[in-house]
Amino acid sequence: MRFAAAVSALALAGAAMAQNDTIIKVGEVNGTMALKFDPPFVNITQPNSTVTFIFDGVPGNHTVAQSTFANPCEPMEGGFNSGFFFVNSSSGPFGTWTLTVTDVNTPIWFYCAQQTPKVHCTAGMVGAINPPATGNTFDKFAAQASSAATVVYPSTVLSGAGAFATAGVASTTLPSGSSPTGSGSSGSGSGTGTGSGAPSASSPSSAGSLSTNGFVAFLAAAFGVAIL
Ligand SMILES: *[C@@H]1O[C@H](CO)[C@@H](O)[C@H](O)[C@H]1NC(C)=O
Ligand SMILES: *[C@@H]1O[C@H](CO)[C@@H](O)[C@H](O)[C@H]1NC(C)=O
Ligand SMILES: *[C@@H]1O[C@H](CO)[C@@H](O)[C@H](O)[C@H]1NC(C)=O
Ligand SMILES: *[C@@H]1O[C@H](CO)[C@@H](O)[C@H](O)[C@H]1NC(C)=O
Ligand SMILES: *[C@@H]1O[C@H](CO)[C@@H](O)[C@H](O)[C@H]1NC(C)=O
Ligand SMILES: *[C@@H]1O[C@H](CO)[C@@H](O)[C@H](O)[C@H]1NC(C)=O
Ligand SMILES: [Cu+2]
Repeated sequence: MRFAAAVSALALAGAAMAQNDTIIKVGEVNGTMALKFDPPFVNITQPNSTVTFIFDGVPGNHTVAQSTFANPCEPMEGGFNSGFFFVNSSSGPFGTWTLTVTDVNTPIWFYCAQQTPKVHCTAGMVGAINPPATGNTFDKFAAQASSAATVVYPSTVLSGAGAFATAGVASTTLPSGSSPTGSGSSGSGSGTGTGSGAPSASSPSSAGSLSTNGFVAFLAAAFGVAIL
Protein backbone atom coordinates (compact mmCIF):
# COMPACT_ATOMS: atom_id res chain seq x y z
CA MET A 1 0.00 0.00 0.00
CA ARG A 2 2.72 2.46 1.02
CA PHE A 3 4.93 1.28 -1.78
CA ALA A 4 2.14 1.66 -4.33
CA ALA A 5 1.35 5.16 -3.08
CA ALA A 6 5.01 6.18 -3.29
CA VAL A 7 5.35 4.80 -6.81
CA SER A 8 2.16 6.58 -7.91
CA ALA A 9 3.37 9.83 -6.42
CA LEU A 10 6.69 9.54 -8.23
CA ALA A 11 5.04 8.60 -11.51
CA LEU A 12 2.63 11.49 -11.15
CA ALA A 13 5.39 13.97 -10.36
CA GLY A 14 7.43 12.75 -13.33
CA ALA A 15 4.44 12.88 -15.62
CA ALA A 16 3.48 16.35 -14.45
CA MET A 17 6.94 17.66 -15.22
CA ALA A 18 7.48 15.88 -18.51
CA GLN A 19 4.10 16.37 -20.09
CA ASN A 20 2.43 19.37 -21.55
CA ASP A 21 -1.03 19.19 -20.11
CA THR A 22 -4.19 21.01 -21.19
CA ILE A 23 -7.24 21.07 -18.93
CA ILE A 24 -10.82 20.63 -20.12
CA LYS A 25 -13.50 21.03 -17.47
CA VAL A 26 -16.55 18.77 -17.72
CA GLY A 27 -20.01 20.24 -17.11
CA GLU A 28 -19.29 23.95 -16.86
CA VAL A 29 -18.53 27.15 -18.73
CA ASN A 30 -16.44 29.98 -17.33
CA GLY A 31 -16.83 28.71 -13.79
CA THR A 32 -20.60 28.28 -14.01
CA MET A 33 -22.41 24.94 -14.18
CA ALA A 34 -23.52 24.09 -17.73
CA LEU A 35 -23.84 21.03 -19.96
CA LYS A 36 -20.64 21.94 -21.83
CA PHE A 37 -16.96 21.16 -22.01
CA ASP A 38 -14.79 24.16 -21.14
CA PRO A 39 -13.03 25.05 -23.31
CA PRO A 40 -15.17 23.25 -25.90
CA PHE A 41 -12.16 22.65 -28.11
CA VAL A 42 -8.40 22.88 -27.82
CA ASN A 43 -5.49 22.99 -30.23
CA ILE A 44 -2.73 20.50 -29.43
CA THR A 45 0.39 20.86 -31.57
CA GLN A 46 2.91 18.66 -29.73
CA PRO A 47 2.39 14.90 -30.13
CA ASN A 48 2.20 13.08 -26.78
CA SER A 49 0.81 16.14 -25.04
CA THR A 50 -1.94 15.29 -22.58
CA VAL A 51 -5.46 16.59 -22.13
CA THR A 52 -6.89 16.16 -18.65
CA PHE A 53 -10.65 16.23 -18.19
CA ILE A 54 -11.80 17.39 -14.77
CA PHE A 55 -15.27 16.17 -13.86
CA ASP A 56 -16.40 18.78 -11.34
CA GLY A 57 -19.34 20.47 -13.03
CA VAL A 58 -23.05 19.72 -13.24
CA PRO A 59 -23.81 16.93 -10.74
CA GLY A 60 -24.69 13.61 -12.37
CA ASN A 61 -23.04 11.25 -14.84
CA HIS A 62 -20.74 12.38 -17.62
CA THR A 63 -18.49 10.69 -20.16
CA VAL A 64 -15.87 11.70 -22.68
CA ALA A 65 -16.65 9.47 -25.65
CA GLN A 66 -15.00 9.75 -29.06
CA SER A 67 -17.40 10.24 -31.97
CA THR A 68 -17.20 11.41 -35.56
CA PHE A 69 -18.00 14.68 -37.27
CA ALA A 70 -20.85 12.98 -39.13
CA ASN A 71 -22.38 11.35 -36.04
CA PRO A 72 -21.52 13.55 -33.06
CA CYS A 73 -23.54 11.63 -30.45
CA GLU A 74 -22.60 8.07 -31.38
CA PRO A 75 -19.40 6.22 -30.52
CA MET A 76 -16.75 6.11 -33.21
CA GLU A 77 -15.67 2.64 -34.17
CA GLY A 78 -12.28 2.22 -32.53
CA GLY A 79 -12.83 5.36 -30.46
CA PHE A 80 -12.12 5.98 -26.78
CA ASN A 81 -14.70 6.33 -24.04
CA SER A 82 -13.88 7.31 -20.46
CA GLY A 83 -16.90 5.50 -19.07
CA PHE A 84 -19.43 7.20 -16.83
CA PHE A 85 -18.21 9.20 -13.87
CA PHE A 86 -20.87 10.28 -11.39
CA VAL A 87 -20.41 13.73 -9.86
CA ASN A 88 -22.48 13.32 -6.71
CA SER A 89 -22.83 16.98 -5.81
CA SER A 90 -21.14 20.33 -6.12
CA SER A 91 -18.82 19.25 -3.32
CA GLY A 92 -17.72 16.05 -5.04
CA PRO A 93 -16.45 13.44 -5.30
CA PHE A 94 -14.85 14.68 -8.54
CA GLY A 95 -13.02 12.87 -11.31
CA THR A 96 -10.01 13.31 -13.56
CA TRP A 97 -9.25 11.51 -16.80
CA THR A 98 -6.12 12.00 -18.87
CA LEU A 99 -5.78 11.38 -22.59
CA THR A 100 -2.45 11.35 -24.39
CA VAL A 101 -2.81 12.78 -27.89
CA THR A 102 -0.66 10.85 -30.35
CA ASP A 103 -2.08 12.22 -33.60
CA VAL A 104 -2.16 16.01 -33.74
CA ASN A 105 -3.01 16.10 -37.46
CA THR A 106 -6.50 14.60 -37.34
CA PRO A 107 -9.48 16.17 -35.53
CA ILE A 108 -10.65 14.27 -32.45
CA TRP A 109 -14.37 14.73 -31.73
CA PHE A 110 -16.06 13.71 -28.50
CA TYR A 111 -19.35 13.89 -26.60
CA CYS A 112 -21.00 13.16 -23.27
CA ALA A 113 -23.25 10.12 -23.51
CA GLN A 114 -25.42 10.77 -20.45
CA GLN A 115 -29.11 10.87 -21.40
CA THR A 116 -30.97 11.49 -18.14
CA PRO A 117 -32.58 13.65 -16.93
CA LYS A 118 -31.80 15.18 -20.33
CA VAL A 119 -29.62 14.29 -23.30
CA HIS A 120 -26.27 15.98 -22.70
CA CYS A 121 -24.97 15.63 -26.26
CA THR A 122 -27.84 17.44 -27.90
CA ALA A 123 -27.80 20.02 -25.08
CA GLY A 124 -24.30 21.03 -26.18
CA MET A 125 -22.00 18.69 -24.30
CA VAL A 126 -19.60 18.07 -27.19
CA GLY A 127 -15.96 18.91 -27.69
CA ALA A 128 -12.98 18.53 -29.96
CA ILE A 129 -9.22 18.40 -30.10
CA ASN A 130 -7.79 20.12 -33.17
CA PRO A 131 -10.99 20.85 -35.11
CA PRO A 132 -10.35 22.47 -38.50
CA ALA A 133 -10.65 26.27 -38.63
CA THR A 134 -12.59 26.00 -41.90
CA GLY A 135 -14.83 23.33 -43.36
CA ASN A 136 -15.75 20.81 -40.66
CA THR A 137 -15.43 23.34 -37.84
CA PHE A 138 -16.29 22.85 -34.18
CA ASP A 139 -19.32 25.12 -34.59
CA LYS A 140 -20.70 22.85 -37.35
CA PHE A 141 -20.02 19.78 -35.21
CA ALA A 142 -21.89 21.36 -32.29
CA ALA A 143 -24.77 22.33 -34.56
CA GLN A 144 -25.04 18.74 -35.84
CA ALA A 145 -24.94 17.45 -32.28
CA SER A 146 -27.79 19.72 -31.22
CA SER A 147 -30.09 18.08 -33.75
CA ALA A 148 -28.71 14.55 -33.56
CA ALA A 149 -31.46 11.97 -33.92
CA THR A 150 -29.48 9.17 -32.29
CA VAL A 151 -27.52 9.26 -29.05
CA VAL A 152 -25.73 6.10 -27.98
CA TYR A 153 -24.29 4.94 -24.64
CA PRO A 154 -20.91 3.41 -25.52
CA SER A 155 -18.95 0.97 -23.43
CA THR A 156 -15.68 2.02 -21.81
CA VAL A 157 -12.64 1.90 -24.10
CA LEU A 158 -9.32 3.42 -23.06
CA SER A 159 -7.54 3.47 -26.40
CA GLY A 160 -9.06 5.48 -29.22
CA ALA A 161 -8.16 6.96 -32.60
CA GLY A 162 -5.30 9.41 -32.19
CA ALA A 163 -5.42 9.39 -28.40
CA PHE A 164 -5.34 6.97 -25.51
CA ALA A 165 -5.77 6.80 -21.75
CA THR A 166 -4.12 4.33 -19.42
CA ALA A 167 -6.87 4.21 -16.80
CA GLY A 168 -10.51 5.07 -16.27
CA VAL A 169 -11.74 8.23 -14.57
CA ALA A 170 -10.04 8.58 -11.19
CA SER A 171 -12.05 9.82 -8.26
CA THR A 172 -10.44 12.67 -6.42
CA THR A 173 -10.98 15.75 -4.34
CA LEU A 174 -10.00 19.17 -5.65
CA PRO A 175 -8.68 22.33 -4.02
CA SER A 176 -11.51 24.42 -2.63
CA GLY A 177 -12.55 27.27 -4.89
CA SER A 178 -11.66 25.37 -8.07
CA SER A 179 -15.16 24.09 -8.75
CA PRO A 180 -17.89 25.96 -10.56
CA THR A 181 -20.86 27.75 -9.08
CA GLY A 182 -24.37 28.08 -10.42
CA SER A 183 -27.48 25.97 -10.70
CA GLY A 184 -27.04 22.55 -9.22
CA SER A 185 -24.72 23.71 -6.48
CA SER A 186 -26.56 23.91 -3.21
CA GLY A 187 -26.35 27.17 -1.33
CA SER A 188 -24.85 29.15 -4.20
CA GLY A 189 -27.16 32.12 -3.89
CA SER A 190 -24.75 34.47 -2.19
CA GLY A 191 -21.04 34.67 -1.55
CA THR A 192 -18.32 34.24 -4.14
CA GLY A 193 -20.36 34.37 -7.33
CA THR A 194 -18.95 33.46 -10.70
CA GLY A 195 -16.00 35.85 -10.65
CA SER A 196 -13.81 33.99 -8.19
CA GLY A 197 -13.55 30.50 -9.70
CA ALA A 198 -10.33 29.50 -11.38
CA PRO A 199 -11.86 29.07 -14.86
CA SER A 200 -13.58 32.44 -15.07
CA ALA A 201 -12.41 35.27 -17.25
CA SER A 202 -9.09 33.63 -18.03
CA SER A 203 -7.82 32.33 -21.33
CA PRO A 204 -8.13 28.56 -21.62
CA SER A 205 -4.37 28.04 -21.31
CA SER A 206 -3.87 30.17 -18.22
CA ALA A 207 -6.93 28.69 -16.56
CA GLY A 208 -5.54 25.27 -17.43
CA SER A 209 -2.09 25.79 -15.97
CA LEU A 210 -3.57 27.34 -12.86
CA SER A 211 -5.82 24.37 -12.34
CA THR A 212 -3.06 21.90 -13.13
CA ASN A 213 -0.60 23.44 -10.70
CA GLY A 214 -3.15 23.61 -7.92
CA PHE A 215 -4.29 20.10 -8.62
CA VAL A 216 -0.80 18.58 -8.74
CA ALA A 217 0.25 20.49 -5.63
CA PHE A 218 -2.85 19.26 -3.91
CA LEU A 219 -2.23 15.65 -4.92
CA ALA A 220 1.41 15.88 -3.87
CA ALA A 221 0.31 17.13 -0.48
CA ALA A 222 -2.25 14.34 -0.21
CA PHE A 223 0.33 11.69 -1.13
CA GLY A 224 2.89 13.23 1.20
CA VAL A 225 0.52 12.86 4.10
CA ALA A 226 -0.42 9.34 3.05
CA ILE A 227 3.22 8.22 2.77
CA LEU A 228 4.10 9.62 6.19
C1 LIG B 1 2.14 22.93 -24.94
O1 LIG B 1 1.22 22.54 -25.94
C2 LIG B 1 0.58 23.63 -26.58
C3 LIG B 1 -0.45 23.04 -27.50
O2 LIG B 1 0.15 22.06 -28.30
C4 LIG B 1 1.64 24.46 -27.32
O3 LIG B 1 1.00 25.58 -27.88
C5 LIG B 1 2.70 24.92 -26.33
O4 LIG B 1 3.74 25.57 -27.03
C6 LIG B 1 3.28 23.73 -25.58
N1 LIG B 1 4.20 24.19 -24.56
C7 LIG B 1 5.32 23.56 -24.27
C8 LIG B 1 6.13 24.15 -23.17
O5 LIG B 1 5.67 22.54 -24.86
C1 LIG C 1 5.37 9.88 -28.63
O1 LIG C 1 5.48 8.73 -27.79
C2 LIG C 1 5.76 7.54 -28.51
C3 LIG C 1 5.70 6.37 -27.53
O2 LIG C 1 6.45 6.66 -26.40
C4 LIG C 1 7.12 7.67 -29.16
O3 LIG C 1 7.40 6.53 -29.94
C5 LIG C 1 7.12 8.91 -30.08
O4 LIG C 1 8.42 9.10 -30.59
C6 LIG C 1 6.70 10.14 -29.30
N1 LIG C 1 6.59 11.26 -30.23
C7 LIG C 1 7.11 12.42 -29.96
C8 LIG C 1 6.94 13.47 -31.01
O5 LIG C 1 7.69 12.67 -28.91
C1 LIG D 1 -24.60 6.78 -13.73
O1 LIG D 1 -23.88 5.78 -14.39
C2 LIG D 1 -23.77 4.57 -13.66
C3 LIG D 1 -22.87 3.64 -14.43
O2 LIG D 1 -23.36 3.44 -15.74
C4 LIG D 1 -25.17 4.01 -13.44
O3 LIG D 1 -25.08 2.84 -12.65
C5 LIG D 1 -26.02 5.03 -12.74
O4 LIG D 1 -27.35 4.57 -12.64
C6 LIG D 1 -26.02 6.34 -13.48
N1 LIG D 1 -26.73 7.35 -12.72
C7 LIG D 1 -27.51 8.25 -13.30
C8 LIG D 1 -28.19 9.21 -12.38
O5 LIG D 1 -27.66 8.31 -14.51
C1 LIG E 1 -23.92 12.41 -2.17
O1 LIG E 1 -24.50 13.61 -1.74
C2 LIG E 1 -25.46 13.42 -0.71
C3 LIG E 1 -26.08 14.76 -0.38
O2 LIG E 1 -25.97 15.65 -1.43
C4 LIG E 1 -24.79 12.82 0.50
O3 LIG E 1 -25.77 12.55 1.46
C5 LIG E 1 -24.09 11.52 0.09
O4 LIG E 1 -23.36 11.03 1.20
C6 LIG E 1 -23.15 11.75 -1.05
N1 LIG E 1 -22.56 10.49 -1.48
C7 LIG E 1 -21.27 10.37 -1.74
C8 LIG E 1 -20.82 9.01 -2.21
O5 LIG E 1 -20.48 11.28 -1.60
C1 LIG F 1 -7.17 26.91 -32.62
O1 LIG F 1 -6.64 27.18 -33.87
C2 LIG F 1 -7.56 27.80 -34.75
C3 LIG F 1 -6.89 27.92 -36.09
O2 LIG F 1 -6.66 26.63 -36.58
C4 LIG F 1 -7.95 29.15 -34.20
O3 LIG F 1 -8.93 29.75 -35.04
C5 LIG F 1 -8.55 28.98 -32.83
O4 LIG F 1 -8.79 30.23 -32.23
C6 LIG F 1 -7.63 28.18 -31.92
N1 LIG F 1 -8.35 27.87 -30.71
C7 LIG F 1 -7.80 27.86 -29.51
C8 LIG F 1 -8.71 27.47 -28.38
O5 LIG F 1 -6.63 28.14 -29.33
C1 LIG G 1 -16.55 32.47 -21.53
O1 LIG G 1 -15.52 33.45 -21.43
C2 LIG G 1 -14.86 33.72 -22.66
C3 LIG G 1 -13.69 34.62 -22.39
O2 LIG G 1 -14.05 35.68 -21.54
C4 LIG G 1 -15.86 34.31 -23.63
O3 LIG G 1 -15.24 34.56 -24.87
C5 LIG G 1 -17.01 33.34 -23.83
O4 LIG G 1 -18.00 33.91 -24.64
C6 LIG G 1 -17.63 32.95 -22.49
N1 LIG G 1 -18.59 31.87 -22.75
C7 LIG G 1 -19.80 31.89 -22.25
C8 LIG G 1 -20.69 30.79 -22.66
O5 LIG G 1 -20.18 32.77 -21.49
CU1 LIG H 1 -22.62 15.14 -19.42
